[in-house]
Amino acid sequence: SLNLSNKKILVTGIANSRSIAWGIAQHLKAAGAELAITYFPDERGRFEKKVRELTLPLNPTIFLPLDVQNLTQIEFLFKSVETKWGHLDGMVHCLAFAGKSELSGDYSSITFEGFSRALDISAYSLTSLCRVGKPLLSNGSSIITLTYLGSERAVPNYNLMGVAKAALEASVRYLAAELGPEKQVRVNAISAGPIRTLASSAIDGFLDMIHNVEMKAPLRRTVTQDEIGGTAAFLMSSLSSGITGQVIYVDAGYSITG
Ligand code: 0WD
Repeated sequence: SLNLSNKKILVTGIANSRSIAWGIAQHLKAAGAELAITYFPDERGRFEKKVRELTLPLNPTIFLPLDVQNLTQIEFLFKSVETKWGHLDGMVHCLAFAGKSELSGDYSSITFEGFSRALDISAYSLTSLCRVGKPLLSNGSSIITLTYLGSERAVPNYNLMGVAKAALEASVRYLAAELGPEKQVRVNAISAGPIRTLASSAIDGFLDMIHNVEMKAPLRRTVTQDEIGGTAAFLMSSLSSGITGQVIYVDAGYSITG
């Protein structure tokens, strides 16, 4: 059965109660996992306070700032994991960023600066977490990230983030190939249908995406943070021990009909 007791899992990307990572963290805790939770350290400290209050009931063992563009913070995070736990059984990568102007209009208007920042935060960050965290990963540990269908289709306005998600999904395959042989470490992506969150509100015409799903998806509805959380818990558990390098769609079936 789905049992994560004694599993030590790192969860990134909780910004507020709408965050997909929040749905995931609740499921992991309910299955018995011990959590390390990170928040994005903005200048005004808004995230820290909000995320601390929100996650208090989950009683995280580790609560630290993480800007994935800051290597010192990544190294400090894994040093803390090593000190507290000595090892890690799972990582949840649930963050992304692109400028608002890069999520609307013409794709070709994107500058190199915008491109490299979005690819750094949204795609390269999975690789840097794996590079620094690799020595701590236990046998059979599981790594997941979040992606979207815009990686393989030209979804209106998703633009730069679609390119970043394509790089992220390719990274999942290369990381799975690298980390599997020695320690049975698995790496997978969940491709989620559109959900209203802080990040998704930056996408021009996001409500149209939602309505389109409600009209065309086999289940005629969108998915919830809770449904992504359930799949994440499955992928973190030994019930999914044969699955690696995959993109798993949790999208009410939209990818087959939309
Ligand atoms: O419809 C959706 N919401 C979908 C989201 C559909 C399919 C996939 N996804 C993906 C997103 O692309 C992302 O990878 O799910 C992941 C989580 O996104 P979310 O839950 O929709 O968004 P949100 O609650 O805003 O959390 C993302 C957080 C950031 O919040 P803001 O709103 O400030 O961007 O990512 C964090 C930040 O907390 N973040 C960072 N964390 C560390 N370092 C950084 C950074 N440099 N930048 C943003």
